[in-house]
Amino acid sequence: MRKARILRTTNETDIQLELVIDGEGKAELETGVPFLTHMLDLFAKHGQFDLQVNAKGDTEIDDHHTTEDIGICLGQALREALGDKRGIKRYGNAFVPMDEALAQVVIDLSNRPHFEFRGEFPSQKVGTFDVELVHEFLWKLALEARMNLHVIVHYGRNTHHMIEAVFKALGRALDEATMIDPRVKGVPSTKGML
Ligand SMILES: [Mn+2]
Repeated sequence: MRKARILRTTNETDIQLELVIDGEGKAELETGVPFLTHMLDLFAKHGQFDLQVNAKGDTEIDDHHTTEDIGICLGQALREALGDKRGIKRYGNAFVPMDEALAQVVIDLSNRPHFEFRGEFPSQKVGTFDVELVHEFLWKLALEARMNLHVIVHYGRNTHHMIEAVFKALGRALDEATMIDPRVKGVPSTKGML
């Protein structure tokens, strides 16, 4: 079973995270950041991942450390759960609309961390959540998973919808990239390793 459990404790956050790649879309989330909980729930559901997160962070300051550190843990879990990446599709691409918003996520599980983001969110806050943390979360996820992650928000008017489309597309693109393709013999790279 492709899964990993990450424990991470710092002076800022205390996080336990478990990821099952070939899951059923079940999420059990206690992040302390309600909007992030909502997004991770969508991510797990649309990526067919099982995800458990128990995080206690210094949210009395703001949601920055907790959001960033959950991104780090999710990236580490993904990398660990994928192991040597034998038989995976490696690439994933998903467009997801959410009402008036359209997001696209393109992934290469390349072992070469890179993050590109194109898009403008009309609001700086969704509820109490700082919208700039979306970028922070995704960048740390890409870095720790050692993947190439391109996120494009093509358009939208409602920031909540736009971010939701991003997390759903992230789930679907990662589901595709991590999928085992029976035609792939060994590691899908002419280099022989990923
Ligand atoms: Mn929503």
